Amino acid sequence: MLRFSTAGESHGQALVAILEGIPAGLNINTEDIDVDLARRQKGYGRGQRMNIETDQVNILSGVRYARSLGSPITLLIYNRDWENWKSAMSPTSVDIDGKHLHKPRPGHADLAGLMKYGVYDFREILERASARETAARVAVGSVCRELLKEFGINIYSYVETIGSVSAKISDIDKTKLQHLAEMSFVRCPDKNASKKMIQLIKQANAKGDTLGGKFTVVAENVPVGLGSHTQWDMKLDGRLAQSLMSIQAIKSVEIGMGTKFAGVFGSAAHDEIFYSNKKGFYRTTNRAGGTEGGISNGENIEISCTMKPIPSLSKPLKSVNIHTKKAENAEAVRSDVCAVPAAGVVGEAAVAFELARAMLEKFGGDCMEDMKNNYKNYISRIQII
Ligand code: EPS
Repeated sequence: MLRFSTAGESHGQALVAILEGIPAGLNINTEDIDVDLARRQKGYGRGQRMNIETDQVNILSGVRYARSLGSPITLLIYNRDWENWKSAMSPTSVDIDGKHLHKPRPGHADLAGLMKYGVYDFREILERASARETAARVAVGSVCRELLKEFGINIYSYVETIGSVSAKISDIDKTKLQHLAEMSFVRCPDKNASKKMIQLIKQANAKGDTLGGKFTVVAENVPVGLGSHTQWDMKLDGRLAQSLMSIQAIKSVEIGMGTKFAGVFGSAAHDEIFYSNKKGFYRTTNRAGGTEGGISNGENIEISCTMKPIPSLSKPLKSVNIHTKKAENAEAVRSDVCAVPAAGVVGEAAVAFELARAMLEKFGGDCMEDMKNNYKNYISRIQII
């Protein structure tokens, strides 16, 4: 079974991920992982922290001569900012001036976490709640993406909305979306909307405010048959949603037409089925977003996520000092103004992990060769249906 967990505080020494279940014989290059780590760091609207960090992966286990061994893969990313936090985040000695925080930010894990864990300084909560952790998830996703590439599966994302500005995605040739998104400072394929989004982020920054938005992740070439209708926790759409919803600040996940399904008749909601000798079964629409009954149906997986505006405002909201219980403004801590472009890259990683997991369940194998043979047999069986 494919699984991973991460460890590390935002201003601690490093982030670590352990990924278990990757078969032996997969090519894994640190350079490829670093490309995704760098993509996650970009995007107009990120804070000063991104000028400090240059995320690079160190592979501590599970890979030899750039090939997986089938053993747990440990990925480590140092926090360069640790140099500035050695004392405040020391695992050994107490720092009484240690950047303690007492005025919880509405919308952050600060207050609920502080109450739940019985701490008196919510730095002990935010350090782990921070979206810095997503660097480790992107490294994991990058390895999973390499596995998926072996089967021709390509994953990309684009930003659709930032605040009140929405892109006109339907006007753009689908084959160009990936390239255009990579070219944009906000990872939005619509050039006009990109400009407006940047303006809006500038305005939010000037006002000490923040912005959220919406991004879409697309997975192409996914075979029919990942996930299963037979049990609630095997349904691919549910598993993708869980993986994406767990990304910091994500508040909704929509598959295919998503919430738009509510407003249409059934005749405009589903993807009619056709057959030709050349193509086999095919559809001319993909309203379902690539899953039916919790099973991938061979169409692109298309899944959108809404991210709330970041809760660290430089013009802070009202809060209460946890010691005096007096009304005060929330802590104003360094943060991003908008991280939707980065979240799209994290979304790709979440989808890559979940699809790699489903591929391994279906095609298994201790080594890539076995997995590929299982895949080939399956594809030739369904081609004759
Ligand atoms: C984050 C706050 C900021 C972001 C951070 C997420 O960090 P800092 O408090 O150090 O300025 O930069 O994101 C990252 C460090 C990252 O790598 O994405 C938060 O509170 O979630």
